[in-house]
Amino acid sequence: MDKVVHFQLPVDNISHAKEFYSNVFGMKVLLISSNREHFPEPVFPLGAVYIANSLIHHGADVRIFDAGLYSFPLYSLKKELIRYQPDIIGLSLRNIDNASYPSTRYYVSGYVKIMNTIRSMSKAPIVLGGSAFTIFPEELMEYLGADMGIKGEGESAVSQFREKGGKGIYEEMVSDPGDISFPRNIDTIFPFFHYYRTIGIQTARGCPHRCIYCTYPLLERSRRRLRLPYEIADEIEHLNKHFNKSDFFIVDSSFNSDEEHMAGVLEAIISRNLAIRFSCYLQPRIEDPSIFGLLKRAGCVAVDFGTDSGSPSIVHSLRKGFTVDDIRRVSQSCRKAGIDFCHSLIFGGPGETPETIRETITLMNEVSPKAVIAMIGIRIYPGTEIEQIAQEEGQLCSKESLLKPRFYFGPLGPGRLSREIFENISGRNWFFPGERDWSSSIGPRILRHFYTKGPLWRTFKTENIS
Ligand code: B12
Ligand code: SF4
Repeated sequence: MDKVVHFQLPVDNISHAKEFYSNVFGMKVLLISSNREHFPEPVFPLGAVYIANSLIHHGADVRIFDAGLYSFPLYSLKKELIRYQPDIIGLSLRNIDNASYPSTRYYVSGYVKIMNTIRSMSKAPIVLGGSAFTIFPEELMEYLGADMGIKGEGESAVSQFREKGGKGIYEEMVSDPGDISFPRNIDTIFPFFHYYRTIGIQTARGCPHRCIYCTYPLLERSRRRLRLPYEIADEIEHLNKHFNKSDFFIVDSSFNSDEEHMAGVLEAIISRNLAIRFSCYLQPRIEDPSIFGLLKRAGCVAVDFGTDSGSPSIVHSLRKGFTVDDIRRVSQSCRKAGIDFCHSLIFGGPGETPETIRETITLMNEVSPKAVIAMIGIRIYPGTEIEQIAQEEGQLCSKESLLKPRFYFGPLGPGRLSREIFENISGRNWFFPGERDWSSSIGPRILRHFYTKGPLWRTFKTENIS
């Protein structure tokens, strides 16, 4: 195992970062998206696509191989390695696990198989990256035995590989959001791109909040970096007009973190007059409720609110920074605008009791979303405050690895927590991702085949708007 070194790129010096790029000139780079999860939907490999664009701009020849699209991915990967003969291989690792309890799926063993296949066929150095890698860099480096890893954002990073001799873990952040863009010739570098019905679009990076369990500030840092609205609208228009794509997912962890920017993006989209639709994540807090009207006009059909709890004390203990009245207000405004919405919840925060569970359920009954998506227990990630809390409460040892999923359940523990929830909920619009192994159930796949208009929860039958 090579020594793991930490190197911080001088991120604010973009010209310096650009020097690194030139190192990939003329090289063949194969980017492999390792994600094979199809639930709740197959996710377009946006990270790999953005990185591909940066590499192309600096003279590399790039190809994307998406392991999620093949029935026999290792066999297909071997064929691709023989055909393309890459000089460098980038392996994109998105999910460690499905963060769901009790039916937890763990994906790392699949990544080991991909690594072994690459090593058996190619001598090209392997660079790891992606959200899973950023959360667990040292452990994955060691476990997978890669040559190099890039924590964080990868747009300007793969080129460092040669510069640094291809060893160790490096950290990267894009300081100029103009460096984030979608390749116009996507079909050349990623021929199976047409398989994806929904395409991801990112409008900004960074979240200034500090919710106690969240990895996002780790993944994208806290400093907001906003892409230009007209560039985002250009990207959508190009995909719509040249590739006939009409479904999008705005992947920002919360699109409304900066409401002014959000309004700018929506106006830019509206100005193109396109027949598109999209979904997004919002925080349940809004300054100007008329923004939901803009959302609707721009083509938004579904909003997933990162609500977590409807109990004032749990909202506070999770450090959410909004109030229960905010949840009411956004629900009303969203309904009034005619947009389907769901509330995503996490039960089991510090201080969760039968009383706080009932408060959340009562609020959900009152605001009546199209769907409630509820996690039982909080997946503990390294470097988060919930990790510290779990250690202080003796639920976790300080040196314990979190690569294999561990969950925090609050004072009730998993059994009582689940019982209190299931005994109190009513209505068919509640969905529990951890209730069973949905990934291997045929139901969601069939539904996805016939239902093409946004997230599956939109098919839930409630008395709400449809
Ligand atoms: C949007 C989103 C979704 C949407 C996706 C919609 C869509 N059609 O695109 C939906 C709702 C479907 C979803 C579902 C799930 N998600 Co999700 N999702 C996200 C979110 C918020 C953004 C992902 C994104 O597109 N980012 C933008 C792209 C550009 O970033 P990126 O892919 O990370 O790539 C960058 C870097 O990672 C790096 N990079 C990437 N690849 C490579 C490769 C190399 C070689 C290098 C050098 C660098 C590099 O550079 C890229 C550009 O800067 C992230 C959190 C986050 N902020 O990242 C969670 C996240 C990825 N999701 C997560 C999870 C757990 C899930 C689910 C399993 C939840 C569930 N139980 O249903 C499912 C799995 C779905 C699936 N099929 O895989 C976790 C994964 C962590 C983990 N536990 O392993 C995350 C990190 C959130 C978290 N809890 O911390 N998700
Ligand atoms: S949960 Fe949402 S608002 Fe909170 S830190 Fe994470 S991304 Fe930011």
